Amino acid sequence: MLFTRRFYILFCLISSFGSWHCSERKAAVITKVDEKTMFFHSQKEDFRLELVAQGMRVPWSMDWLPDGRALISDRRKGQIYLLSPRDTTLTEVCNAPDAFSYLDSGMREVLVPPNYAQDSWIYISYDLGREDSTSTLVVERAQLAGDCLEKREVLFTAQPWYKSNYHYGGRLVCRDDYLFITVGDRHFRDSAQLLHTHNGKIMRLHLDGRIPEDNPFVGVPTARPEIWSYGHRNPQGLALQPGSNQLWENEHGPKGGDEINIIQKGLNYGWPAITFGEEYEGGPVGKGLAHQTGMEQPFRHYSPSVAPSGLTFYSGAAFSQWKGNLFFCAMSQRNLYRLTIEEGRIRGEERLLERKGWRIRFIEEGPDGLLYFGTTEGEVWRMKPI
Ligand SMILES: [Ca+2]
Repeated sequence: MLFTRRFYILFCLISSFGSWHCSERKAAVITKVDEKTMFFHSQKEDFRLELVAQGMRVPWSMDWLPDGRALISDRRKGQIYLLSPRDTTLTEVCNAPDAFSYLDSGMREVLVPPNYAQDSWIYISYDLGREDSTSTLVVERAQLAGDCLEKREVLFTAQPWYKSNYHYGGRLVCRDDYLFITVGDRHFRDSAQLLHTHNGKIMRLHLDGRIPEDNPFVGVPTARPEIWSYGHRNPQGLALQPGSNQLWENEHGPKGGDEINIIQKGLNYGWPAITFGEEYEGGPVGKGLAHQTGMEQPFRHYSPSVAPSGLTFYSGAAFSQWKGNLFFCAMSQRNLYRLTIEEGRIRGEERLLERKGWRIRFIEEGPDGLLYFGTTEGEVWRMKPI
């Protein structure tokens, strides 16, 4: 066995001409699935599920390169994988950030922005730990050379660092050459209202990390100039609405009070001063308020909690009846939600994967117009019209 392994490594070294990492970083190949259980009928579209990748721990985000390969982050393993569209094998990306994977922390979003063809930057968020047990959310950009990252640059480090392994946020979206970053309250809820921290905020940066001069708190003494909006608890989904180009977000409330918000410049989304949730042990959060002047109401709130994660508007051609619909994962409901939104109002809500009972972490539309999602069983699946 040992001989075989050594021989294999040697073979790889010789055959790869310096790509020394090639054989050791291949992950699992698809195993057989029970096809009979993969067909679904729903209100507007019928679809089947196809297993795309497996062998991970908690796939947390996915995005595609122009050549058809996909990048998948695994929060729990603290790694990023490349998925080949030809043979469905996963290859671990080398020289990736050294993400701190413990409890709620780890590797987070991997984002290929719309202008990737021009400058080849990939954006990555992850949690970073220090020896004094503090940790924080970091955002980098880097370029791919083969299956390795190079030219890594740190663009953002959330301040302050905390001895907490919860509520990092970590979602990324690119809109109009700006990068939006979510940061959770890190379990220090009052800090979501304090503008001198990054906790409980959504940030806006230029794609090279510079702070835009028209950010709402630039020039405000003691405020962090990266802040775009504040008063968030733990944002786990972020998406652009096609057409309006509005930035939409979902976040975990405490017990109940999970929210979908439409994010606008400089606004206060209320946490922890207002919420529709309550304390985990029961009883009101703070003064028990759900409304307050100067604080935004959610577009939709869920009580009891659904534990939302991932958010995407469907814009493809494969599912014509779902065009413009909003999809998000509801982890505690072990389901995928589909919302029909017309003229700024919810006209319908459907739960799509009830009988699977999966805890789903992200939902993304692929370049093929199919919907891809990752489960905490370490698998990525796609939905395909029948
Ligand atoms: Ca709120």
